Amino acid sequence: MKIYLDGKFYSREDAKISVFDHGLLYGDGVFEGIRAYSGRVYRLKEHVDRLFDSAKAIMLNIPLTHAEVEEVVLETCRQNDLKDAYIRLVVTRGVGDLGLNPNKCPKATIFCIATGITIYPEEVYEKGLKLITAATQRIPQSSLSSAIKSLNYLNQILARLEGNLAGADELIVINHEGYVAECSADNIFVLKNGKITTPPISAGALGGITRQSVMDLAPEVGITISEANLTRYDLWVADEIFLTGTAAEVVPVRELDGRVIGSGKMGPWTRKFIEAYRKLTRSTGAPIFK
Ligand code: PXG
Repeated sequence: MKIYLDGKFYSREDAKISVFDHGLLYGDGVFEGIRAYSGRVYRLKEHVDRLFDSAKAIMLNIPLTHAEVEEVVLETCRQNDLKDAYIRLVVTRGVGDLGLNPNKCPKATIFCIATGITIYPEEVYEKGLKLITAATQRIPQSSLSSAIKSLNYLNQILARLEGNLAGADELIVINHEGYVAECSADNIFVLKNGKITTPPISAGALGGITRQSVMDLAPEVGITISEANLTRYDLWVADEIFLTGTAAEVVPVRELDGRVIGSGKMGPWTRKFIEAYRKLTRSTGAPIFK
């Protein structure tokens, strides 16, 4: 395995970060989880744009252009001869002293890992996921914008720990007003009476690339998707619920808080979005090999 780190490629053993890196000391940094399908990196530009927006929000200077970061991702896939990959692109504040002041970190650390993909078993897509609502609420937008894909994932990890204890596959995370934000690492879509709704980013969701893909696909699938605040009740009585994320793609939900969702089987609209998203990811994207 070849890992990109600050302009060079290293073996897995030699790709090392300083214990003084503020990405480690304070979770001070941003990242992207990206996928490549059949020799093409899916929505690479959108991922790199989101990375730069996350970095701008935390006043982190990425010492490369958008085009150069895109090339880092493509070259990392090439170096590892990967056509299908899960890619982790990370930018940290870099090395500083033990104080948290970012001004003491002269240069960002950038690394990129590309690995083979572990696909979820097909039965997950047929059966659907079991969810519970997490007691851990989303951090208010006034404290930390959910649009920033930062290295601070403890809010999501605290939720995921609850899921592990309860034997749930994913968690509904609500905001401090009681509205649904998203899941621990996926966005959520809810179908009721022939219409699909998803929480707005302002409710505490990440602006997911898969979320946007599904919204882009809606006209072709033949249904309208709108953003609105949702309560747990709206979810309990939904006809269908599906989650979206780079790793999960589009995946159905069969149960939430002990309530069976819809028929308890994958609904027809969820199936349409799974198929449309699979087609899109396998036929578009930035070519790895020219
Ligand atoms: N919400 C959160 C909080 C996320 O972290 C998504 C939604 C979905 O966004 P995309 O852009 O992927 O459609 C994410 C991203 C993993 C893993 O390995 C997944 C994410 C983050 C970190 C790790 O499963 N999900």
